[in-house]
Amino acid sequence: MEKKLINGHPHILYQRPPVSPDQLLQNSKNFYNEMDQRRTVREFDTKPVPLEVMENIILTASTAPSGAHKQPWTFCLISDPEIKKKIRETAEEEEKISYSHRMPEDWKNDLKPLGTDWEKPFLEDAPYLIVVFKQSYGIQNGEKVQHYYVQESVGIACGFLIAAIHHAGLVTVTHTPSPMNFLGKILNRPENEKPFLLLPVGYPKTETYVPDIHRKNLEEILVRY
Ligand code: IYR
Repeated sequence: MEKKLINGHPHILYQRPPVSPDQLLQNSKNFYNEMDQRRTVREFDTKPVPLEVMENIILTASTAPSGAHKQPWTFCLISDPEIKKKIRETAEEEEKISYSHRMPEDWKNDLKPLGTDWEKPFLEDAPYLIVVFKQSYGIQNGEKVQHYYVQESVGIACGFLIAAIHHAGLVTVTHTPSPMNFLGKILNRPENEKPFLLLPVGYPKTETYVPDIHRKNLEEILVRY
C-alpha cells in the first residue's frame, strides 16, 4: 500500500535506495570534500549567470525543513542594476556609521584578518543579489497564519542556499548590513517580512584572494558520548 491516513491526513510511502556502508563513506567524504572547498568571497566578476541556475538554487533552499512545514521564507532575487545601486548606496551609508561609530574596537579587531570595511562593491558587481526575508507570520486569504521556529527555519534554508550556490560552482558572502530594515523598504516587502540575510551571487573575480584562515578540526568541534 503506497498511501495511508495518519491522524486523518494522507501519508505517502517514502523510499530511498539502500546505500551500503562503503558507499555511505564515499558519499559523505565526497560531500565533505566539496563543501570544504567553499570560501566566502567578497570580490565578484560581473559575468552573467543564467536565471535558471538562480531559480534552481532557490528551489534547493526551499527544500529545507521548517516549523510545522510553514516555509516562513521569501527569497528576493535582484538583477536590476538600479535596485542593486540603491541597495549598495544605502548599505554603505549604514556600514560607514557602523565601522566608524557603532562597532566596538574588539569587534573591528576580530574582523581585521577578513579584510572587511564599509565599502561593498560586491553589491553592484555580482550579477545577482538574493535577499532572504523571514516571515514572522504568514497571510493566507487575508488571515494571519502562525509561523513557528522562524529564525531556525530560515537559518537552515540559508544553509541549504549557500551549499547550493557552492555546488553550482558560484560564490557568495553572507552579508548582514546593520540595521537592514532598508531592504524591506527598497524591495517593497509586506509588514510580515523582515530581512534576514543578503547574499551576492556570481563568479569570483579572476584573481581573488581569500584570508588564510582555517576551520576547527574534528576534535575541537566533536564530543563523543
Ligand atoms: N556587517 C559588517 C561587519 C561584519 C561583521 C561580521 I561578525 C563579519 O563576519 C563580517 C563583517 C560588514 O558586512 O562589513
